[in-house]
Amino acid sequence: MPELPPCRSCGASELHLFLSLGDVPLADNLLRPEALQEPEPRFPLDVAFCPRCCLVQILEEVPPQQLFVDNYLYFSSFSDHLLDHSRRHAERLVEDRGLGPDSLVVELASNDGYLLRNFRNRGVRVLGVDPAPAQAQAANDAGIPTVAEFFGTDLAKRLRDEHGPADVVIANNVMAHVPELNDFVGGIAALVADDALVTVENPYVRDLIIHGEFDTIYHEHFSYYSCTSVDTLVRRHGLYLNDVEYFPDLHGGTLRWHIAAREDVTPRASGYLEDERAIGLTTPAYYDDFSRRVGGIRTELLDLLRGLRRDGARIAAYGAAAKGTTMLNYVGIDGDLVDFVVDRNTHKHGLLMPGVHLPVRPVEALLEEQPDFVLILAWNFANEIVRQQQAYVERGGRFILPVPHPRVIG
Ligand code: JHZ
Repeated sequence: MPELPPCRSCGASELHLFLSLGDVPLADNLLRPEALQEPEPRFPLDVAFCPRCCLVQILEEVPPQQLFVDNYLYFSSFSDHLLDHSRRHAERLVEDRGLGPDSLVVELASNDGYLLRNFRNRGVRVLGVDPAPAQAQAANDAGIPTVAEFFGTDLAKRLRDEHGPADVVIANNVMAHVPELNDFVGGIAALVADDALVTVENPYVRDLIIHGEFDTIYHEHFSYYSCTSVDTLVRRHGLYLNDVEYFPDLHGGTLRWHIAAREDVTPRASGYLEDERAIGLTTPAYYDDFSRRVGGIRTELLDLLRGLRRDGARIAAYGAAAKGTTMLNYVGIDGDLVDFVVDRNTHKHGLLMPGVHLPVRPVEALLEEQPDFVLILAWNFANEIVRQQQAYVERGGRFILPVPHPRVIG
């Protein structure tokens, strides 16, 4: 067995490998049909737990430039649920912290400005940071000033010199995407005013394990967080995890961590840390049967799809999501089982899903083709998707959910 790298957070050399998903193509690297002439890069996808600081992490480090700049097609504004969640968060911060034109809100990974526009509409000074060029351009075009660079300590110091300290820093679904974690969190510490609030959202590793959400593992996600691993990480940089909120319906179970330079730990935050110890999430044993359970999901889903296909069913999939790439490739769902994938994101239309090369079409294709079943790859938005697709359902269409157990719904 080759030696494992040191932990990305604490540097310990004791990582405990608990899952290997094989060689997988890059999750958001949707292909143009002409690219099929060229070899498609694949990278190992192995997941490990650090017994010292409890961070769950993948071992492979694909350069972030390749992941988030060269061909990144994820735009946050395609989910109504996410937009609502973001608006509520912004409005609460404006009220609770009395934000106004003299305040500065900085968002890291601000994408197309889906969140900052809520602050801007309330007259608050905002600044976005996002290295993905098309998304940063869309935000700038919409009047949300956005710096198209990777965030880290150097950039943080520059931004503080140019704009002053931040009163609020928001980092949603980005801490998973950062290979140089300490440089990133050190940057947050350098950017904030003494009494600033930092809110960080990320899917909760506990939900990933309990609900078998293995498809949220892909090369863009270097790390998978618990309260324990976040607490250890931020303390190293003079910051404190003071409070925790839980959103069970967002991305399969999301936590929002409230972090600040002053220690003021709520009973709710200490409760999370205690619970994580009590359920054993801070020990390698917690992760040990995950690999077997993931293998079970693969077998069940393949059996279900093959059975339907044998009976003559036509099957499509919904959501050319990054997690869809892991699901399709790990389970082995190609054109023999599923005919096409639909997605609302116009930037993905006409492209092919990585690895399995299923074509991505506009959502209207569901009504044009009326497949018998639709496998929901973006299962985190299942309610929103089923609601939208009532016409398809009324004509007899049915949906399949892959996790936590493959099953037909409706
Ligand atoms: P979605 C993304 O992962 C990307 P993905 C990223 N790596 C991350 O960290 C997580 O989110 C948190 C489409 N859609 O958001 C839009 C419809 O077509 O679950 C997307 O292409 N119709 C930053 O890519 C896809 O589905 C709809 O009604 O796995 C969903 O992708 C809705 C709601 C979505 O995550």
